[in-house]
Amino acid sequence: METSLLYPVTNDQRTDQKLDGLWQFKFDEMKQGVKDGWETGFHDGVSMPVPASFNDFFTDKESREYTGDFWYSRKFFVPSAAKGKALFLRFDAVTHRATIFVNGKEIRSHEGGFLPFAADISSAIHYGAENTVVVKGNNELSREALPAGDTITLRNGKKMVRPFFDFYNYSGLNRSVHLLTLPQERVLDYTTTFELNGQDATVNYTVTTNGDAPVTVSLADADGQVVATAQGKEGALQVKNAHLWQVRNAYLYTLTIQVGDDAQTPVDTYTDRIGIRTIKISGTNILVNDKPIYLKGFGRHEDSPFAGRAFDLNVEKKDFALMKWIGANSFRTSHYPYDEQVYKIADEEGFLLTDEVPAVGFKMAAAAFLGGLNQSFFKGPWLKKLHERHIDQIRDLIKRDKNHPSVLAWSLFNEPDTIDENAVPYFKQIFDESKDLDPQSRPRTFTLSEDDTIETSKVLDFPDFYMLNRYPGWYHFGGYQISDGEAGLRDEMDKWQKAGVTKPVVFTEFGADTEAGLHKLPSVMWTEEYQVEVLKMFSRVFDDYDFIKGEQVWNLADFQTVEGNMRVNGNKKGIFTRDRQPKEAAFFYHDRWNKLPLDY
Ligand code: GCB
Repeated sequence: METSLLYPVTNDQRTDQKLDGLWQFKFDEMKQGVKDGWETGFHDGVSMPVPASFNDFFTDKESREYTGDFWYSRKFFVPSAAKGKALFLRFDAVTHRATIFVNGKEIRSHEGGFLPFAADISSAIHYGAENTVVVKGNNELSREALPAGDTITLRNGKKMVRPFFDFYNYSGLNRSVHLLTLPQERVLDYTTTFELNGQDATVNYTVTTNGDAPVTVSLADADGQVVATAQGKEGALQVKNAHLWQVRNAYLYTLTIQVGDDAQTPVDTYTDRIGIRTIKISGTNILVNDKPIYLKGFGRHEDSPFAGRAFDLNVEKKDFALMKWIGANSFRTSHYPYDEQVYKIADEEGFLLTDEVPAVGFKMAAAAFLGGLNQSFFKGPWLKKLHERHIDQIRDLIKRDKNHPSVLAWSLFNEPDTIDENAVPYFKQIFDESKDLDPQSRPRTFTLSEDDTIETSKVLDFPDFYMLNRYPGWYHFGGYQISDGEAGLRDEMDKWQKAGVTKPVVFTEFGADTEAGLHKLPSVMWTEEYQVEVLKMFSRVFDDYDFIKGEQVWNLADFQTVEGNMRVNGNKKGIFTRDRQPKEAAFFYHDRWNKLPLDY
């Protein structure tokens, strides 16, 4: 687990300089980098934008599909004024593992391609001079790591990944790199929890620092007026006439933490924007501020042309514009933690998100179109290492995202094989170990694939609400058979109802691949008309069952996948194309979702 995952800020005590831009880049197919001293820096690579996935910049297939070690190198200047400060490089994400060198010295390694880590470089730095940072990355997949897959070697000696999931294995420095100067004694972390008392609210907080200097915490409203202050590393802020953070009607306060005796010259200051709201599950209801809500929205991917899985503020801005236009109020960060800026925008826009760890592909047969394997995933020598990494990433995810008002729930798996008895002890361990990680005790859940039903799944006691991924009308009973698909879905929902379902059910995946611009009357599969028929069919079913508390269609936009005979240059279940233009289905949801009440 990381010591501190606070998002970088700049103020009198802290600076945050992004090292984005062009870096030097090299593949290391023969693993010669260390032998040849690449860790000291190099100039004979190709230039590579950061943040970006390297894959789509290449015009040859071997480079695009490259699997193995790859290296990035660049210089950065550290001013003399930074002397005496703690110096860190913060990597917002490197896919999937990285070792960091500064001026040739190995600083640290990190496993996991979708969460940040910071390298303390204080001991390796030259002040008032240029320094060199080198990243040795690796994008192989294995059963011991998240997301799960295999790495195979072709007969021509080239390695390739064989993911147990469909999204493309975009790799590289996918998110920003920051140079941070921090005070020696500083805030490492903070937490908040909320109690609503009539018009007023209590914000309980804890602050972790690495020293003994006293701590002062204050809260300012959106106009910058301080409304409450408290002393100490633990305390409560009383807020009169609190403005609550509401779904699609957000209100953010600014929390300021000061370390030191003297308020005029603090040792450290950290500020963040928080929202006062509560989240609870009560029977089959999801309650925000004690009021029931119905989720409308999407499963998504961080995916766009050119830079692959890189965080791109422009794409994100557009995605939120589309989600607002269509009447959505929520999404799932399928199938990995997104860039932290996504959560900041969701906080501001009042979106609820289900925050997912990259525990995807925990079912070998699932990726049948990739040549799925008929083996048990939850039985094998890889489980011990996998479990260590899984719980480590859950810890870091919750540590990173716990203060975002937009985070509704934690998704601990996507479509694991839960009909396998061997899954039960693994689930018990993960749910036991993650129980107390979130100070706000938000719901924990995971998605159930079509095989995992109320009759077959062995782990239905664990989640606080159910997330169902279902594809009648597409993977089965497609086309003219869609009426049987609807009948089957209703049969399944009747079974949940008859069993007396006591928790909310949210549909987190359903949809149909659709080639934008393909039309036919009457419809056939892959046409825009057929996608609308499938989505209307699901809507009819959702409208008939009270315990269904949300619909998050798969997917907001078309996205790149591995090659396969079920994918036409990507997954085309987007309601928008990959370049974010609407398919016919977008207008269907615009109409439906803008009319549905919040507590539908
Ligand atoms: C699923 C997966 C998702 C796929 C989707 C599909 O069940 O969770 O990652 O993209 O199906 O379209 O096949």
